[in-house]
Amino acid sequence: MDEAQSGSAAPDSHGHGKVALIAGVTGQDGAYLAELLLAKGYVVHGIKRRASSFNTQRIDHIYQDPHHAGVRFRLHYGDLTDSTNLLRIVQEVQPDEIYNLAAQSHVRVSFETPEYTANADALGTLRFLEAIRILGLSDKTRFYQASTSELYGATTEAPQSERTPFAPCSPYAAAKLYAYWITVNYRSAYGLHASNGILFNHESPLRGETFVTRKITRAAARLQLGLEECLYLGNLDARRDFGHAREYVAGMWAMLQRPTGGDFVLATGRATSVREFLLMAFRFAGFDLAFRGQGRDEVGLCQQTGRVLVRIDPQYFRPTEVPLLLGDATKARQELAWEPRVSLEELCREMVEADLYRAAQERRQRESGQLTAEQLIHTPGGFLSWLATQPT
Ligand code: NDP
Ligand code: GDR
Repeated sequence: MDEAQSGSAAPDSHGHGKVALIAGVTGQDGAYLAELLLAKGYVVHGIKRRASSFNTQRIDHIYQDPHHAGVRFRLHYGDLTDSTNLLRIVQEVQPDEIYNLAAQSHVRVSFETPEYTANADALGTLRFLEAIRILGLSDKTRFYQASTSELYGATTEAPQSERTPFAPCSPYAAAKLYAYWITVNYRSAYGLHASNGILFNHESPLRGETFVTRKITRAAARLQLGLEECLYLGNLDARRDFGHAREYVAGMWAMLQRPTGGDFVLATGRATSVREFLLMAFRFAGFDLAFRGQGRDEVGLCQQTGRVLVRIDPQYFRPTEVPLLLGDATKARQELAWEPRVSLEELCREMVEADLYRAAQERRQRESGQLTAEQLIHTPGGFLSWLATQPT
């Protein structure tokens, strides 16, 4: 059994030889956190869901062939809805730290899949906490729960801190509320080193394509390169506190290095509307947008050409919206020495530039006229009949 399997190397204060288990390793935060922990010398185990095709694009660059000696990054199939599976993985890995980042993380989608969201996001957290207890790891394993600013939901208090009362207003936020409190409860009832990171929105070029910032930067790039006609959005007036994901995963790690668990807000302290982010991203992509009309009929026009680039589609409205989230991260600054440094402008520019690069690659592929293998498989007669038409 190699080091990764046994997890037996002696930990030191910098993380060399410590063993971490990341649930949600294939997501935005999981990818940045895995990179950070590997750089600190950890042995990192990740849980990925079984899917019908590859779903590890965000972590392919750190993948290590498990057949090689000294491997420090390993993946396990798993799902937060399956407690037997989580028990077995925790038993095998014997982690010093568990980061529970796995979740059905889309607020709008949680209105369509409320029961699944509760199962994965609320009970999934309980399953991990119970695994730690059942396996007798309460003194060894530290636990991080990915809590969220969505817990504040309908609050009228701003900015929001660890002392602001919660008022969740989506199935996602209600599920995360249970996860938050069960983490607090296991800390006080059983003395677990368990922490909640109450993280405000954090974005990056790795952000999922259906979250609003990435949807905007991706569309700005594709519109600029002629790959798309129009961007459809929901509520442009919601305001969020946007930071960079790479900085937020460093805060997660810092929470687990303290002598005891605790609950911490991570935020930038600056609120930006979706509309402002849209204007900024389109400017970075080379468009000057102007808005015309009201409500559902409002449009975003390119000032140079008069072309309509943005329209409202009510399907993206939420049954209950959260108008303003703005965080106060004073406690994290004082107790974790955590401070965000990347400005919104730098974050937005990095996302736009990465999406321009992706769009340029896609356009080159289209312009070459070369069909993908998937397109050829679907031609009449399939791949072999296409191959027969090719010069030998
Ligand atoms: P992503 O949606 O990018 O990643 C979610 C991860 O969870 C993916 O790896 C996904 O797998 C996995 N997952 C989903 N359902 C299950 C399940 N049933 N079993 C196992 N794994 C599952 O989210 P982020 O990286 O942005 O966020 C990480 C965590 O932090 C989430 O819990 C989110 O709710 C929370 N959070 C995020 C904030 C943000 O602004 N990004 C702010 C505050 C909290 P797959 O790749 O297969 O889909
Ligand atoms: P959020 O992020 O709900 O804050 O949850 P999202 O990017 O989905 O929405 C932010 C705001 O933008 C508005 N909006 C749109 N949103 C989406 N997705 N698509 C649109 O077309 C659109 N148009 C306007 C939304 O109404 C909302 O007000 C994220 C997730 O990462 C959660 O997991 C995390 O807990 C919170 O951030 C903090």
